[in-house]
Parts: sequence; structure tokens; C-alpha cells
Amino acid sequence: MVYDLYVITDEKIGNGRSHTELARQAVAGGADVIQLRDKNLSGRDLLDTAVAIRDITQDTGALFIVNDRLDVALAAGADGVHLGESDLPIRYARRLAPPGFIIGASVSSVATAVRAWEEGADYVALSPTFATGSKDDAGPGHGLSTLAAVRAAVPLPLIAIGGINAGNVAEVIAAGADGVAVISAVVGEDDVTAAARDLRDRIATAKARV
Ligand code: TZP
Ligand code: MG
Repeated sequence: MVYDLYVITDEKIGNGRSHTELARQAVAGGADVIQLRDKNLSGRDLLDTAVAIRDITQDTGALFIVNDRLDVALAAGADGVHLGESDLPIRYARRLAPPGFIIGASVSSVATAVRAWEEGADYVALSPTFATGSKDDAGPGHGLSTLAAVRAAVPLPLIAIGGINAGNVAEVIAAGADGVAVISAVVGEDDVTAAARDLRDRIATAKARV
């Protein structure tokens, strides 16, 4: 699986654009993964949105992940679900998921990353890697030293999330991340497609140097 550029849709940060518009524009710019994240939609509205994004990603080969809701992810035919440390535990999600279904885990330390790996996560995301204004309860950033420590401890794809942008993405990759998950650096830009393309190019350049 390629997780290089992982774009999280957020209508509050998206300047009036819908989840589906944001997904379409990000995929056009080469996003490898789209995550639907909305804490306010009803289950039914979230499902409708997920089905629409599923159609968009299916046409392009991008992965589609639903945040928080394993039920919605399964019902929509998404590729996977992303679970935080307060969500359904990874080992329980694994029991419900069909073979090949991706379960991603937000982690905050080496210890929680190792636990997610042992419970059957397919990737871990260090959350937040840097401070962010996009998630109210994100807390302070864990920084590149923790990112590198998780890299050394866990043999899963490692994604950095929180406060990542064109200015710091190269050092995030150099510290050991396989990919970066972003909201504002893509979804908050006027030209979502161009922002995605630019970040993806920077990731590719940084990986060529690692
Ligand atoms: N989880 C941890 S940090 C974060 C989420 C959803 C927000 C990331 O947004 P941004 O704008 O890329 O910092
Ligand atoms: Mg969650």
C-alpha cells in the first residue's frame, strides 16, 4: 500500500467545499489516500458521503479510509478505517473486519505504537507529530524524535499527522515517515489539486534522498 500523501477531508477547513469535492480535487492532485473525517454528520449522512467518495477513489486507485466508524467503512465498501486511542480497540475492529481490510491506528508514543502493531494495525499514525489548529484536542506535538523512535520500534507503514506542510514535509520523511496525513496544507488551500501535487512532489523528492 502507498500512503505517501494521505489527505483528510474536513468541510470546516475546506472553505465551503464538500467532502466529495475535496476528495475529487485531492485525488486529481495525486493523493494516495483519502480519509473521510466528520464528527458531526449522522451515520446515514456519513454513509451517503462515504459511498460517493468510494466511487471517486475507485476510479483512480486511491485508497479510501473512513475515520472512527468501522460500520460506515464496511457498509460503504471503503478500503479501511482509522481508529484513535479512544475509539474501538484495534483487536476488536480486527475481529469484525474482512481479510484485507485496512485498520489504521493513531498512536501517541512508542508504547502505543507497539500495542497497535501487536493488535493487528496495518499502519500507525503519530498523532500529532507537530502542534495543529485543525484538531481541538490534539495536544502538543510529539516531534521528530518520537517519530524516529516509532520508526525504529514498529515495522509498519508510519504516517505523520498534525502540522505538516510544504515547509516541513522533507524533514518528516527524513525522520522515517512513510507518508504524511494532512488537512489544512491541502484542504485549506485555494487550489486543493495544486497543493496536493506540490506536497506529493516534495514527498517524492525527500524519499529519493533518504
Ligand atoms: N489527527 C491528529 S492531528 C489532526 C488529526 C485529524 C489534524 C491534522 O490537521 P493539519 O491541518 O494537517 O494539522
Ligand atoms: Mg477517532
